[in-house]
Amino acid sequence: MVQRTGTKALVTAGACLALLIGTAGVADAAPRPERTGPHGGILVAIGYEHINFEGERYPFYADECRGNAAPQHQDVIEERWNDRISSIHTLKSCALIVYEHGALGGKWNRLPAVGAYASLPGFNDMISSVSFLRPQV
Ligand SMILES: [Ca+2]
Repeated sequence: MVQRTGTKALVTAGACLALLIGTAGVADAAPRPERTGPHGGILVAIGYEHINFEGERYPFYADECRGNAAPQHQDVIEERWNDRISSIHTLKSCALIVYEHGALGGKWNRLPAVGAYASLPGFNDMISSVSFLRPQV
């Protein structure tokens, strides 16, 4: 009797879990354009208008960097974001090098993957181009 009750409770819990998973599945099926760039690629970093990850967001897209020794370059970032980024999140796929000028020019700084850079000392409102690199393990 005790076991039967336990089984029933377990089945109920399982049904609830299935319902939760089902709900999450529907949410995942919704369009998520922020995860894929207009020219393909995956979201590898997010730039923010202000320090502490506030203000407008500028998504960086690239091909997966892990397992790819060849760096990818973005010689110019979108015009209205030029000299405007003040904080950056890097995700797991790529490390970033940020540059002061276009075409990878001027001073630069490496931002390792999976990083939260709430401010960019020496680069605030200066970034004009970026490179995406394989993360160092
Ligand atoms: Ca600049």
